[in-house]
Amino acid sequence: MTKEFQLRLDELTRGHEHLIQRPNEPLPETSGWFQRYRYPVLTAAHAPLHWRFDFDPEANPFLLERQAVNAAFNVGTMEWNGKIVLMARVEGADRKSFFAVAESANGIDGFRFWDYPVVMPEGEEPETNVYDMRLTAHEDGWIYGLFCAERKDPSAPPGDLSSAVAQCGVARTHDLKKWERLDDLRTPSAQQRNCVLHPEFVDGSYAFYTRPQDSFIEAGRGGGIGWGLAANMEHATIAEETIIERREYHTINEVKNGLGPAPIKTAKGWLHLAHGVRNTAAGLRYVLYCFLCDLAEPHKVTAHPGGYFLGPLGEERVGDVSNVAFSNGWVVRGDDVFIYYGASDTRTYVATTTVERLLDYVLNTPPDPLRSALCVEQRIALIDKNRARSGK
Ligand code: M1P
Repeated sequence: MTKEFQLRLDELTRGHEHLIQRPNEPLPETSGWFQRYRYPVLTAAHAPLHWRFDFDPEANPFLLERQAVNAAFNVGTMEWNGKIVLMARVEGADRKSFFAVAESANGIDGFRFWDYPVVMPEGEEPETNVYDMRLTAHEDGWIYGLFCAERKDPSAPPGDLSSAVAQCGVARTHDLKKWERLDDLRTPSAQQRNCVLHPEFVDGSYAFYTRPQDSFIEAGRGGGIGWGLAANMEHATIAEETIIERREYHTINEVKNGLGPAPIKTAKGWLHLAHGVRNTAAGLRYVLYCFLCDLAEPHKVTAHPGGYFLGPLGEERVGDVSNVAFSNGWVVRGDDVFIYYGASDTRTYVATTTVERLLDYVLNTPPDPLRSALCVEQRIALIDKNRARSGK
């Protein structure tokens, strides 16, 4: 080993350790809805050096990166052995994503990947790409991972190397390491993404949130977030899919929406985090929004604040797919809630809040009245109320 090799190895190791141990800092916030933090909790640079570099000086005398990582985002989450774990979508420089677990004691910094990425068994029809896992610790005792399984569209015309088919891959585990692959979810829709398993049985069945879509990108006739029941998980089949959370014209989810993580059970209902997508002259804008569903009938929306809850801000707005905030993971610790969100398909941030605050937000933020004139009425009512209180 040359002196240069050793120096470079030391420098890489120090830099990587410094990144992992860098303390995060809360950012000033005015909404009161949540606390944002300055640094992403997970980035491509968090990927262990031994996943990327060949440390053999004979084979790699310049200590070059041999298998680069491009991004770490859109994480599924849960508490595991007293730690918060993120099931990250890690994307190689070759554009293929895979899953890997990173853990932290406090959930806001110090995330470190486990030694190996997840080995996800392939199903009968191997997919080209997997991503965006939602983790659900189901009352049946298994931890399920639902994710997008993407394959080349067999009906694409010759030369079209972009068209794809998205389906919901299903796998389960007891330890987040050894996974059993089950059949892809079957639904009446041509394609599916953003499917989530509800944590409890509903009428003795497994309950799913879906997102029907006509094609790989376009939701098309898929009207929003769907709901369906299946008798088992091994060959999960939803015969009837109903839309429970509709997209609306000229709102934050006019183009698409999709559920985030599995909902949080609260005394006032099932609390949901979802993403909404709108069109702009600069392309699509992805934001996060919340809504509440009935405890006994989880397919019934009971409260729906207007507008978005968390949108990409500052540096978060820039990345491989800019202007995207996307979440498929949150964790409840006591009353505290840690919301993990992917920023512009590149890296992962956290925002912290509480169940109490989220419920206050969901129950007391006015719904979207869908017309400018009604929005002004809504705002004037608030102004009048405040003026009456202050006597000005
Ligand atoms: O690129 C933005 C997001 O696009 C997809 O989400 P949706 O199906 O709602 O458009 C997903 O590929 C997601 O991973 C990605 O962040």
